[in-house]
Amino acid sequence: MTQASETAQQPIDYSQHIPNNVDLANDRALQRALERWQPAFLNWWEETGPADSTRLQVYLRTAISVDRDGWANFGYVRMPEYRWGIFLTPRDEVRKINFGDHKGEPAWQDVPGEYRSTLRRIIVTQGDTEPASVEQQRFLGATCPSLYDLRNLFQVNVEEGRHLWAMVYLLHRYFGRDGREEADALLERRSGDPNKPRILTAFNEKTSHWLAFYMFTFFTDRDGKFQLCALSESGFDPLARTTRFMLTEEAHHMFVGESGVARVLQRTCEVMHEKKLTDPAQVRAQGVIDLETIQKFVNFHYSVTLDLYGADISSNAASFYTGGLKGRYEETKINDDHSLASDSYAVQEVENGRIVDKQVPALTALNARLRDDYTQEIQAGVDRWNRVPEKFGMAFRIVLPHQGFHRKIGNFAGQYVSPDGHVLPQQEWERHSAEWLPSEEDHAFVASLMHRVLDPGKFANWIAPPTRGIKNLPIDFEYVRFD
Ligand code: BYC
Ligand code: FE
Ligand code: FE
Repeated sequence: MTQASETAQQPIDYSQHIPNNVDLANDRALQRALERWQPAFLNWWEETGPADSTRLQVYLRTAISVDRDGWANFGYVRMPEYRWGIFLTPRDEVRKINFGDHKGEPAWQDVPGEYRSTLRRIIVTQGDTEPASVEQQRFLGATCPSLYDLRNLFQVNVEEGRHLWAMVYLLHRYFGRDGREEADALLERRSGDPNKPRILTAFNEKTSHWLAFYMFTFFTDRDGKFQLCALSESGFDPLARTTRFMLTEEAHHMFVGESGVARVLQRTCEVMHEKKLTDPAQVRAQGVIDLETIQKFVNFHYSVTLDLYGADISSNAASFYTGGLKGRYEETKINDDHSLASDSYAVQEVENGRIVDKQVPALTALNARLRDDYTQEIQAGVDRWNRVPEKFGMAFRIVLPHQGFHRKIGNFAGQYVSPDGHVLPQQEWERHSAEWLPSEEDHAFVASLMHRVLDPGKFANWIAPPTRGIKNLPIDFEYVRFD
């Protein structure tokens, strides 16, 4: 691959078997290897991707350029024919490494030997989440609340599939034989399979209905955003460029989640207001999801997603940073020495049954810091949700649980913290857990509302229509065709 071919406005070549803007045609060995992986990917999609969707025509966007404006083309696509490809943002010839021990050196165009296995592992962990989420969402199409929502589900699914391609390209191009083996293994693990589970815990949970789907895309896709932002600072330039383009796709996933939950809130509040109801059982009897249950799902998805940031104190995170492999959120906008050698950072932990702040070396607290950055953005989204009950004059507000609530990883693992931040004896916590987390019965109730709605412009009773359609099309546009 020549340097010039990688620079500036390299167009996406759609005449190729694998659409790309990395001049794949001039690297025959790589092209052949990826063309061998491609049918395995399609088999995986068929086996674990959206169920019963092969014949549908879906109004999808496809990347046509990596430019900031107008990268997307919209049209009907049969999903197995979606043009999954390899798209990197243009290379900045003078880009430097911006943090850690290598700060000021030119960004790496190849993998430095000393970081090979660490980088491979980061890329594999990132890559593993993408197909996992598609597997988790496999059966949602059967209960879609509208054609609009069905289309959004499928858009998210094809793009998560493309995110897998993004990581597989790096593995094939830069990691030789073990990279190819890891790429194969990405198609072999399965979400929730006890014998070959996906790597990170949240990606083995079920997404069994649409409330869980909206929560997942709001909370967990946003972990995707923050992890991708940290990786887009990487000194390994191809990883930085790949993740930058992935981030442009991520925005829509988070929109689906935020607007989805807002529409559920809207519908519930409408019904409560109209019928003058406050009792959750009576609210449920109207066929909408009571606010208390929505809060429980917030508690679950937020806490499970916080675990995805890893341990608060992590020597892995410190070495990723000093090695120049993974930066902080918006690293280059932070005004400090970008080495963190003598800085400290406050993390919370439990001491003698109480939650206390503790100053620790900033370098070791990078997972906690990224998680705190994430929580700020999550809180802003929750504040936007709360405008819905406010608008109806209701006192109810969604509240994020304390960061120590229901944690399995980090300083709060093994502790029993209530949503309002009290450390409790295990038995007391367990006595209350059904008030805080969705129970089997809550799941069953939510699932009982889920019925497929396929008339254009019609919506299930438990969710309000969106404020506008996709790409300014009407809400009753036929976003998915069944012929
Ligand atoms: N589950 O030092 P620690 C997305 C392991 S989401 C299971 O704290 P580190 C998406 C850890 O591997 C973004 N195991 O870990 C969203 C380590 O193992 P070893 C995904 C866990 O490495 C929606 C040990 O515990 N991207 O894109 O600092 C839809 C010690 O932990 C977990 C990334 O995550 C867990 N939750 O941090 C679609 C970015 N947490 O060494 C897609 C890449 C930790 O003892 N990954 N462990 O064997 C990373 O940067 C890091 O691996 C992590 C973990 C931040 C995840
Ligand atoms: Fe993704
Ligand atoms: Fe996503």
